Amino acid sequence: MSAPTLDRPAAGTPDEASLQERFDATIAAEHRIEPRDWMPEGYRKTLVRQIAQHAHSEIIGMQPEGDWLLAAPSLRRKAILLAKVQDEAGHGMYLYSAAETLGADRADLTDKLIEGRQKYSSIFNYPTLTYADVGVIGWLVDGAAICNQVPLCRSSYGPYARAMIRVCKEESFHQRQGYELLMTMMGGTDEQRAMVQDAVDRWWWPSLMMFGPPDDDSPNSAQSMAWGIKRHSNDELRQRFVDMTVPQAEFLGVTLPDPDLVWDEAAGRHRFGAIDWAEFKRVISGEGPMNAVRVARRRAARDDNAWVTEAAAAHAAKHAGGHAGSAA
Ligand code: FAQ
Repeated sequence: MSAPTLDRPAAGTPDEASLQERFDATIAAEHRIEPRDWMPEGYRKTLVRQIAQHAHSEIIGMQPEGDWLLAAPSLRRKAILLAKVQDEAGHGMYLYSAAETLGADRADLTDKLIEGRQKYSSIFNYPTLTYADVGVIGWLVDGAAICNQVPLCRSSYGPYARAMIRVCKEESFHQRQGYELLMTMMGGTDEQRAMVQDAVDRWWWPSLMMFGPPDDDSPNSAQSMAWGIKRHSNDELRQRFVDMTVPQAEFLGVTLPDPDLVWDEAAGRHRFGAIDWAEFKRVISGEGPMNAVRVARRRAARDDNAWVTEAAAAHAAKHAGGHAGSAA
């Protein structure tokens, strides 16, 4: 008799309809799906897509701030920035590991990123022109990342949700270090205050785009929310971010570059101006100011460091052989 498969289960094993029923019940009960559990192919593919995109964002996201590591204004600022950039590398690693629990291959995901077959966050396609950009990335970009990722700690897929807990703790530190840097600069010279305002002017709108297209133009949201992968819609999280950030901007003493930004007392939230979705589409299709540089660097890192991967694989094979040998 041939081995059972999902398409043709052996007698006594659950058929696909009952596996689907069990999966639906797990989602409805707000329990976690784990790697050993059966899951619909669409659920697995959606997770691989989102987790890979997220992992790529963390790794590509090391570049804009990494550009300032050799030009940090003091040893203290350099140590803080180095720690933050290393944290982002760690986040990428947890996330690639989570994708591997779904059967994805890390090297294959990296190839897809480099070949433009998988995306990474639009935000990392803008240049970091002054040291104030480091502070604004911490404040706004990590702030937006926290808004988006705290609900992902309750995502229905266990390894993703658990990875997000540590990621969010570290992102909170990142956000605070950015705000502290900006507070210091705002207490400095007129030139430093102008640098902060200029950085806020350039990063505000791209930060709002991080949350993804508006809900009525978001093809994945409805199904991802039904599966409990996403917990809130793109627009809900964007609104939460604006409401959280406006008082922080006031305290800092900067102006957000949106003449239509007003508090709506009746609605209990801020109203804000129109986002340039044409710019968003250009950036995610590879036409942003820094896309070519970001991907070229990632490609060079993969190619230049291939010998490390090969050496590590050879060492692991030798080690495994040694164990097998001693067991024999
Ligand atoms: N950039 O149908 P939806 C960080 C794509 S981590 C590029 O709404 P979905 C930490 C989307 O993939 C930042 N592409 O999609 C850090 C889809 O295309 P596809 C990353 C975007 O998945 C800080 C299409 O548009 N965070 O910053 C973007 O339901 C500082 C239609 O969109 C995450 O990845 C975008 N902004 O919702 C690191 C969080 N938005 O794949 C270093 C996890 C949308 O069908 C320094 N991800 N697209 O070809 C998510 O929560 C979701 O994937 C969304 C998008 C909300 C990003």
